[in-house]
Amino acid sequence: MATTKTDPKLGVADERLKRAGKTYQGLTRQQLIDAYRVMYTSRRIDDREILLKRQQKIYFQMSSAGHEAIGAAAAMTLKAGYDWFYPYYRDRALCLALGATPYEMLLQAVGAADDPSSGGRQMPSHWAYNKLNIVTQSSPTGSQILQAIGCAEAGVYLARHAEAAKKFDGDYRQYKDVTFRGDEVTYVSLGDGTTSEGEFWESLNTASNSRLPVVYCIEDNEYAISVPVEVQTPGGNISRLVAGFPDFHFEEVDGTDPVATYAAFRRSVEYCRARKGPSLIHAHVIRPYSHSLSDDERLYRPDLERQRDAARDPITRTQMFLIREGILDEKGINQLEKQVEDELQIAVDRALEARPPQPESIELYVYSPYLDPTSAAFDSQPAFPRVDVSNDGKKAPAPKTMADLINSTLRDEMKRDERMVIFGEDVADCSREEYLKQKLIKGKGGVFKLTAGLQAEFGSDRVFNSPLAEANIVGRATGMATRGLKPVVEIQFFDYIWPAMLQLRDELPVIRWRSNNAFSSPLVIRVAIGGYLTGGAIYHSQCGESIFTHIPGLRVIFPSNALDAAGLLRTAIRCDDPVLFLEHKRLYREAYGRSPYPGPDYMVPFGKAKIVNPGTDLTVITYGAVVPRALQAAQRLEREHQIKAELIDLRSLNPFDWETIAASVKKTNRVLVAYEDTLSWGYGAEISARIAEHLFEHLDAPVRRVAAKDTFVAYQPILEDAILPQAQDLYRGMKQLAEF
Ligand SMILES: Cc1ncc(C[n+]2csc(CCOP(=O)(O)OP(=O)(O)O)c2C)c(N)n1
Ligand SMILES: [Mg+2]
Repeated sequence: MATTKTDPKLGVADERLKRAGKTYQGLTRQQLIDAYRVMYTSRRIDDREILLKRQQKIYFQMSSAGHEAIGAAAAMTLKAGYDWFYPYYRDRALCLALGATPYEMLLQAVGAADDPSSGGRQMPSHWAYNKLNIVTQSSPTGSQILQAIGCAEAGVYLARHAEAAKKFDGDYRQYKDVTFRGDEVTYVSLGDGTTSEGEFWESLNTASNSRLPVVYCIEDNEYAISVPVEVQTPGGNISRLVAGFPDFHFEEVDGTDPVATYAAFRRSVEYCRARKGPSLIHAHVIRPYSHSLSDDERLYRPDLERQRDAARDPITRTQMFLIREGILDEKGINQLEKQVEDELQIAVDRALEARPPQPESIELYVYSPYLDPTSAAFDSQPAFPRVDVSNDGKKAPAPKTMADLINSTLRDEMKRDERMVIFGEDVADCSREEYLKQKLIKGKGGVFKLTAGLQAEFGSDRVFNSPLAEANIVGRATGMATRGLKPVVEIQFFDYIWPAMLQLRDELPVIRWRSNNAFSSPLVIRVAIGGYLTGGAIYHSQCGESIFTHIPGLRVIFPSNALDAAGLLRTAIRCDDPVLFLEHKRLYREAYGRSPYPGPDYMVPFGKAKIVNPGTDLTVITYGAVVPRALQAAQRLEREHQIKAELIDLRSLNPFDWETIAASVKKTNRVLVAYEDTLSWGYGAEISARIAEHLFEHLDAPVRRVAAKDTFVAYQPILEDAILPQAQDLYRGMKQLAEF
C-alpha cells in the first residue's frame, strides 16, 4: 500500500488540498492568501488616493485597478534586489509584493521630500526603488523597454567580465556599485496600446537576436485611454503578431487569475534563468476605473461592456476563489481586509504629515554631485611620444588627424576600463567574426573608420554592431549605464539622431534628477556632425547642437582639433554624466589641428575655452569647423588692416566658459558670435543674450552673429558655399564690427 509522504514545505491544510488534487500550480495556501493581501492593498491604495485627489490633498492619480493579479503572481517568481525591474504605472501590486510599502507610495502622491522614488519630483505611480532593483520610470509610454534590454545585456556582460564590476577610484566607477547575478532576469511591462510604439519592436529585435533574459509582460486591458486594442493591433491580439520572433517563450493568460498568471510567469522566468532566451507574457486584464482620474470611460464604453469587465474583477474573483476553495472563510477575509485598512490609514496619516522638498533643492542632481568634469581632476598635460632621433636626429612625433586620435583614445580607454563597450551602426570591424579570425578581410570599423581595429583587439562582446535603429542604440546604452557599464556609442550621422530623440530628451539626461540621485546613466554618445563636405546636402550636413544644449543634464562637447578631441573624449568617458560628443566630419582628416597622440591620460576639462588667437580689437566666439575659418579671417584682418581679433574656441558647449568670454569682451568691447548652424534660435543666440545682459556696459558695438542661412544645406557646392558661413563672411563680419 502506498504511503503518502508529507512535503516539508507544505502545512497540514496544504497537504489536504494536495491530496484532493488541488495543487494551485504549487502555490501554498499562505502564498495565495499573501497574493490576495497584496492585490487588495493595491486596490485600496488606489481608492484612498482617488479620495485624496478629490480632497485636493494630492495632485494626480493613476490606478492599477484590474491589473493586480499580474503583480502578485510575478513577484512570486521574481526576486527583489536580485532581478531587475522596468515596470509601468499599473504595476503597483508588483512593487508592493517586491517590498515597497504603501507609505512610500503615498509619499510620492503627496510629493514629499522623503519620497524614495523621486523626492517629490515625479507623479505618483512612477516607481523607483533602488534597493529592490526597481529602476526609475518615466511617463512616455514604452521608453522603458529598450532600457530594460540594455539592463539585461549588462547582466550578461558582467557575468562574462566579472572583473569589470570592481570599484575603481578616480573616475565614474568610484561612485557606482555594480552588482549582478549569473541567473538574473529583467522584467519589463507595458500596456496593449504601448505595443504600437516603435521602440517595443526595436526591443524585440535585440531581445530575440541576443537571446536576452528579459521577461516581457503585456498588460492588455483592451484600451489605450479611449483607443481600443483593434486600432492599435492588427487582428486585435498582440500574441499573434509577435509569435514569429525566434527563441522567445510565449504565454497568453487570463491576467485576472493569479494562479494561472503565476504559472505563466513561472514557466517564463525559468526559461529566462536557464538562458534559453526571452519570454513574453500576454496577460488579459480589465480596467475598471477609467484610464486615470482625468478620464471618464463612460464617454466611449457602453455599460454593457463595462459590466462584462466587472464580472472579471481580479479582487472579487480571488476573494471568491479563496472562499470557495476553503482557503479563507468570510471571517478570515474580513480580518485580512480590516488589517490592510488599518495599516493604510496609518500610512495615509503619516504621508499627509510628511515634509515637502525645499525649493532650494531644485537644481540638485541635474548632474553628478560626485565628479565635476570642469575640475582640475580632469586637467592634465599631454605626454607626447618621445622624439625619434635614431635616424636623422631631427624627427618630431608625427602629427595625427582627429580621426586617428579619437581612435587611439578609444583604444586606450578600452584597455583601462573593462566596463566600457562600443556599439552603433557599422562600428564593428566585421559582425561575421569568423572572417576576421581567418583574416579573410581587413574590417570596417565605422563609416568614418573611427572605431577601426577595436573589435579585433577587444572582442565582439565589447565592440559590436547595432541594428539600424537609433533609439535602440541610445535606449540600450542608457540601460547598460544604469547598471554601471560605460557604453560609448556612435550615432553615424547627426542628421539621423532624431529617432533617438525621445530617449535623449525624456530619459537619459533626466534619470538622475527624476530619481533624486537614486539612479544615473553616465555614458558617451559620439556623433558625426556638420557640413562643408561638398556634396553632403541636406541629410549629411546638419548641425543642431543648440537643441541638445537646451536639455539640462546633458553635457555637449564640440572639439575643433585633434588634441582637444582626444582630451575631451577621455574626460567624457571618465566622468559621471551623460555626454553628447559632437565630432565634425570635415575636421576628421583636416590638415588643420593635427597633433601627435598626447598619451593615455591626457584630459581636457569641460567648460574651458581655448584662445586660439589672442587679440585686442574684437572678440570672436566660435567652435567646431568654424574655428579654422575664423582663424583664416582673423589672420587676413590683421594682415590687411592691423585689426587684432581675439578668437575663442569654446570646445565645450554645455557647460561653457563664461569667464573666458567675459574677460575677452571686457578687453575688446566688441564681440561676434559665429557658428555653422542656421542663424535663428541657434547656440549663438544664448551667448549673445548673456553678453547683452551681463556685459552691456563693456560693449562699444551691438553683439553680432555670423551663421548659416535659415535654410537647409544644399548638394550643389555653389549653394552649399552660399548657405554655410565662409571665411569671407567671417572676415566681413569682423571688419564691420571693428569699424562700428
Ligand atoms: C509617448 C507617449 N504618448 C502618449 C502618452 C499619453 N498616454 C499616457 S497613457 C496612454 C495610453 C496607454 O495605453 P496602454 O499602453 O494600453 O496602457 P494602459 O494605460 O491601458 O494600461 C497614453 C496615450 C504618453 N504618456 N507617452
Ligand atoms: Mg491598455
